[in-house]
Amino acid sequence: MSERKVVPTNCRFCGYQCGLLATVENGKVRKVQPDSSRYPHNAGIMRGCKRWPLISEVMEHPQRINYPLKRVGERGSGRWERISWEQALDEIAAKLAGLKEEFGPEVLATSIGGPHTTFWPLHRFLALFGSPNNMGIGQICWNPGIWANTLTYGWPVDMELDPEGTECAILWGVNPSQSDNSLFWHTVQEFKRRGKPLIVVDPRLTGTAQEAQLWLPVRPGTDAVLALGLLHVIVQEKLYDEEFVQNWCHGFERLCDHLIPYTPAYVEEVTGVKAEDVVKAARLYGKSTPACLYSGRGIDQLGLNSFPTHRALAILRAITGNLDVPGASHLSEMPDFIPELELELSEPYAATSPRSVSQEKLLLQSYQGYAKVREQTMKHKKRLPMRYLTSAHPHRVWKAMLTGEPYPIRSMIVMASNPLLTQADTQLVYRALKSLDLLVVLELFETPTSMLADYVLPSAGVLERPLLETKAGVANIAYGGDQAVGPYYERRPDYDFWRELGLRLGQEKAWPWQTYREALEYSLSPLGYSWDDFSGSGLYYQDNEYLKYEEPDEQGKPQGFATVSGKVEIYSELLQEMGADPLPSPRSLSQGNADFPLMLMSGARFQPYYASSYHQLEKLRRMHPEPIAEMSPVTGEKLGLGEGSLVDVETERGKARFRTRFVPMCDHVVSVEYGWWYPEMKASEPELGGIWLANANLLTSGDFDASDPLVGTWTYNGIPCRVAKV
Ligand SMILES: Nc1nc2c(c(=O)[nH]1)N[C@H]1C(S)=C(S)[C@@H](COP(=O)(O)OP(=O)(O)OC[C@H]3O[C@@H](n4cnc5c(=O)[nH]c(N)nc54)[C@H](O)[C@@H]3O)O[C@H]1N2
Ligand SMILES: Nc1nc2c(c(=O)[nH]1)N[C@H]1C(S)=C(S)[C@@H](COP(=O)(O)OP(=O)(O)OC[C@H]3O[C@@H](n4cnc5c(=O)[nH]c(N)nc54)[C@H](O)[C@@H]3O)O[C@H]1N2
Ligand code: SF4
Ligand SMILES: [Mo]
Repeated sequence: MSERKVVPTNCRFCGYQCGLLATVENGKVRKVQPDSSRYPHNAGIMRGCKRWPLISEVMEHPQRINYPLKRVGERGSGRWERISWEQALDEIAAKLAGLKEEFGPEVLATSIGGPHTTFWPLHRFLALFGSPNNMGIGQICWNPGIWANTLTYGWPVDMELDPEGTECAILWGVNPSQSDNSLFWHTVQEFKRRGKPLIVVDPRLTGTAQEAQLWLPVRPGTDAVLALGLLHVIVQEKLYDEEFVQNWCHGFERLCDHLIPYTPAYVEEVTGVKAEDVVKAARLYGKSTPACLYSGRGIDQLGLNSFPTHRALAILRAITGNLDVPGASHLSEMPDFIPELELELSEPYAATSPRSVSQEKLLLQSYQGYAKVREQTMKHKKRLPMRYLTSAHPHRVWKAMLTGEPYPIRSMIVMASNPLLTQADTQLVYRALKSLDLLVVLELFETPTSMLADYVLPSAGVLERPLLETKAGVANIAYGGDQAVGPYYERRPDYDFWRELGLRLGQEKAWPWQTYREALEYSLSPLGYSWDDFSGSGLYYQDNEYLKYEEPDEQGKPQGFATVSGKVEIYSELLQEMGADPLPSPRSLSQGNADFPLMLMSGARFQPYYASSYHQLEKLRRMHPEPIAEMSPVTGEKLGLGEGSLVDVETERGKARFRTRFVPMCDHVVSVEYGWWYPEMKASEPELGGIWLANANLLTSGDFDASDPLVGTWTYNGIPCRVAKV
């Protein structure tokens, strides 16, 4: 007899995790529809989203990985043998044990990517194994802002855009019109509908910039100068919050001196933004309270200039009185449930003095940097997520694989990431992966990275595993829900892999939870909920609190900020102590030259894709069939190009091919889409799914020596390039 039921569950095709109802028949999903009763739900988002209607197709897609695979031919030959999970785990464990014995625990590195799955089980395994060499994308995605805001305020800040309460908003280097079809983008549109002033800082006139009252087309990489220019006007015209500055800011006088050179005229010269618009933006933002200032990857990917830009923006937010007030921002609380930090076992591991490949060289993104900052955040009994903020620098990991310096890395486990498409310098990544003794990939789909593996293991994906989103444990919110069905074929939740591998390598005591669901239930246990209680509503949160710096501490004095001075550190005592610049100063940009006269931005995002994901789905490919290079009509004309021309974009590093599109944007700048490959091409060498054709990371370099010495940020935006018609 057939069994049919309707199960509340969540989408996971982006981090938003919309509530869904799945109709399940005999263990297979027959239909999905939006669930308006569960968090998060928004009818407009569901109507606009092109991904969730494809869930059934994704679950049964012919390029999904369904069984454990072991390479039988040469690496990259595309010849595989289906094996059992037991065999795969036994062989991987034996190989890792041998490598550890020979070279020490650092011999294993891991690669993670965007927020697609739960990463703490990986970190937990790695900590127990003894390796500090997890690498990902933190240095160019969120970390520069997390570090800069924590140094300035004692904790990272969450932005609040409230169409009702917020009076002005700046969106800086962020483009939710393509990157975020969720609530944030709808809120931006609603804010605009109400006629409130929106300012967008972006070299391109994006869909987001089209909503703006004022668009500031900044030259890539010059944002720190623009931010200091806004501060200059705000200070000159006394548009700051004098009381807040007086009571709660440290180093304001020094800032005033520091700002003298950043006149609107100078800012125009460097950034290309008209002096009158600099003044206009400063007045709009400075005179409207509360005002929200939100930034994105645009300024996280500027190499040496990301950190000073974030610091300048942190100061801008603070001196205008937009810190920890409704409609502007808030400093969140630690969760009431068990934070990922504890599940990762990072703290006991850090006490063993681990030495990641980039450990000695980075002042903040390292165990010693974390420890320094932790001393401050602990004044408020808070701890940042650790593994994310101590992750190793990818370039040093690839180099260690190839050279054995500072020590050999001979194996890698890749989970939920596709480094051949998403890490800088594809050629280097390719050579490094090819050189390994062991490469394991945990994936949903066959990808170029999995094509090079020794073992590919099938992960359970959307609707096949429970979900819990906890903002990495820096806020008091958890949401998610149950799986709709058991995993199809022999797929397993990623958690199972780490646990099973751990059991084989002497970690039995550390994995008491047999299933992922049990582990999640454990993490929520301080709330007194069972998993079933929780996943019924799918949401736990506490309302935000504001002006917390005024609240009394144990001695009855205002608790202030968790910094050295107890105030907002315009002048950072910690940076000063580390020998770094205590005030934000722009660093020199890599300039164009005779060979490469244009500036490249290598990270444009477009719906309906997500980084290198979903290019297999025919319906989506028809919507966006080709990789795009955008430039202004003036730039196109100068190069003798028409719209829709096929061009080779070239940097010192390599070449990739795109179709031109003309959009209003800074002249002499080219912006290419990233993550592009061709899953319909051959899944073996030399094609590797077409990674050598239109992959933006053929053009980039993650060079450690050119990266920021605090966080390790490399450059994706502002790379000298040239363009030639094919
Ligand atoms: N040039 C350039 N490069 C960039 C950027 C840029 O702007 N420019 N942006 C960077 C940024 S911000 C990011 S976050 C990264 C993104 O980099 P990645 O995270 O490497 O990119 P994705 O394509 O999202 O790759 C995710 C892979 O995870 C798989 N996956 C999804 N869910 C699961 C799961 O639950 N389990 C497992 N095991 N696998 C799963 C997908 O099938 C997919 O192949 O790219 C970075 N790279
Ligand atoms: N469709 C889709 N959605 C995604 C992703 C995806 O790949 N595709 N990726 C996901 C991930 S991993 C992330 S981290 C988020 C990122 O989401 P966002 O932060 O919104 O990232 P982008 O869409 O790349 O927007 C960055 C903007 O910065 C601009 N920019 C480039 N260089 C500069 C500069 O020098 N200065 C300034 N001020 N701006 C600059 C670019 O033109 C671009 O419009 O999106 C997520 N959502
Ligand atoms: S892909 Fe669409 S439906 Fe799925 S979580 Fe994201 S916004 Fe929601
Ligand atoms: Mo990201």
